[in-house]
Amino acid sequence: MPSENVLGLSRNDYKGRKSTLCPGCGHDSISNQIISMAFDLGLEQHNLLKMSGIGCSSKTPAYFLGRSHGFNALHGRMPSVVTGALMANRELKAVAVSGDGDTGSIGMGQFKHVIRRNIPFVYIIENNGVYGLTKGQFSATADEGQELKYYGRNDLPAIDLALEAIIAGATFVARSFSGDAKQVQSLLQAAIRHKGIAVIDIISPCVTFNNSELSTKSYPYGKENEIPLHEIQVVAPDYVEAKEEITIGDYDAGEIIDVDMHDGTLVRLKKLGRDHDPRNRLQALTVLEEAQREELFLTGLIYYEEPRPTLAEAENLVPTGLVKLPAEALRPSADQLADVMASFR
Ligand SMILES: Cc1ncc(C[n+]2csc(CCOP(=O)(O)OP(=O)(O)O)c2C)c(N)n1
Ligand code: SF4
Repeated sequence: MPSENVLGLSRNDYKGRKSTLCPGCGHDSISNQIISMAFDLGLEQHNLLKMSGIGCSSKTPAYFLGRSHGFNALHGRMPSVVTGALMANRELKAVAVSGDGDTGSIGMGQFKHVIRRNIPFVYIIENNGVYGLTKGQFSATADEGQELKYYGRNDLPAIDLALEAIIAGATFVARSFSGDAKQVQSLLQAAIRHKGIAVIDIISPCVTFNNSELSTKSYPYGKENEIPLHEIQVVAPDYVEAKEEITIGDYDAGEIIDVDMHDGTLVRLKKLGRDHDPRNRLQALTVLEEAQREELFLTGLIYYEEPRPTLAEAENLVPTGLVKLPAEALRPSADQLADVMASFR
């Protein structure tokens, strides 16, 4: 691995403060992959936002990208704050971290609407099936029937956040496991280049409150049961003109195909036993439904399509970020306001 990237920076330059999470927490592995992704791609930290809500997972932005801008929003409210920040300055790239409690419980409404609005950022859910920070209560993604020593039995059905993301209109939806560093890295590299919202649900075991092998969010379960839908590998880091349409022919199990992303990135897919085409929405919903029923743990790029217009594009905003517009361009003059008022009379 080269010790310096294209900006002449070392991997250490992309680190943050020392983690205060429990040793072995899956969230720390994900932070390491975010650091590697930013280092490998030579991302400029002054153009990066790291955002989060509240929770152990949401504490992690303190531990990576120490030279970028960061903000811990209220519990479950990170999507609104990212929306505001990226509408104000459209030149920024944002990586946001949330927990399954932060997203799937208190923040579910915000999750659905930020996807529907297509705010272009990487939305990482560090999913451990419990509220880690507040000592292990069941979250909305906890398995039905799961028993925990202090909280008893969970009798409610689990919410699948990848399924919810596709239904809400996300154009990049992936699932991974924090212990699978290579796959997390590939998905992050593809996601940061996506021109719409990219949702990555990463099973990230809470080793303190939810690491029984009976939980589908534990290390033992993840290691034993991970079934990659395909291999995803980003192989073209430099910018190439976007392609208008993605078309590929049929391909066999075991064969590798390259899928051009909107910005020239190439995603390399290898079909395994399961014939999964991530550009087929119905198939993506079906494999997730089946997986939920059979307690299968599918990982990889589950759904991908050409990004639809972002909120700023849909609203026909000027390309200049609001932050760079002078006050007179942002506010109507007294005369203009008087005309508008007169038009309502
Ligand atoms: C409005 C509000 N309600 C409740 C809390 C208490 N609280 C803090 S973190 C948290 C859950 C965190 O769980 P999750 O998002 O799954 O993250 P983890 O700690 O497991 O990484 C809760 C309920 C809060 N901070 N604010
Ligand atoms: S309580 Fe769980 S989620 Fe929080 S730091 Fe410890 S292992 Fe990680």
